[in-house]
Amino acid sequence: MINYDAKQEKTLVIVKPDGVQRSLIGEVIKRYEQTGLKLVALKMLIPSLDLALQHYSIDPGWAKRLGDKTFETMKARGEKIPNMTPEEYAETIRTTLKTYLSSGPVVVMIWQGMNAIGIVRKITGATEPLSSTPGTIRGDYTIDSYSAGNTDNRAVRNIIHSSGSQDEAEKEIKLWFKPEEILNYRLVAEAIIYDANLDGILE
Ligand code: IDP
Ligand code: MG
Repeated sequence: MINYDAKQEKTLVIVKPDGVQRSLIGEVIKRYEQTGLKLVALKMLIPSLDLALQHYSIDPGWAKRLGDKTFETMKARGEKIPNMTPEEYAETIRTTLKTYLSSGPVVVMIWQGMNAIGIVRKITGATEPLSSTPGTIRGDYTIDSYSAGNTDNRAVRNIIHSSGSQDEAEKEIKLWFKPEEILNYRLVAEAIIYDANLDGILE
């Protein structure tokens, strides 16, 4: 492929504590791996409350988007919308999120490849498991909903975090990994995935 390096993106994925407890680490890795994306960093840790809070404070527009998204879903279902702004709502969720993310071991990874951010989001599925489509990780392995989470004053359990944009990906990768933990290498399969023609196949 022309400009192979320019077309590469990196994205951060976290198997959240519920994903680890549900024994889904292998399944999650398999799904991203079989797309042709390349795993370039991987580690397991128990995030501190502070790290979890930093993770959900990276993007200034995040709170408004989260509030808007949840309110829209609630409105479409005829559910009662909380009497607060989207930002205030997101602030209450942020508190539950840091507890969720730091409640046990997580697996953090970086996936690299063409359109890596969008491809990973597609396979991960929509934020709320009740709405995420079958075939996605969240659609296949989780049953949670905003209303169930809010009833128990907890974050929605949806197994995975994945970066939502290039800007988010860059900041999140810096937060979770040192530069030397990110590997630079080629996979032999990339010749088939990215080459302009397949003239290397036949003898
Ligand atoms: P994303 O993980 O699909 O990018 P975000 O909007 O960034 O979704 O929200 C971050 C996380 O916060 C979600 O994965 C989910 O665990 C949790 N969450 C989002 N909205 C709500 C909500 O309305 N109630 C409870 N938890 C929520
Ligand atoms: Mg997000």
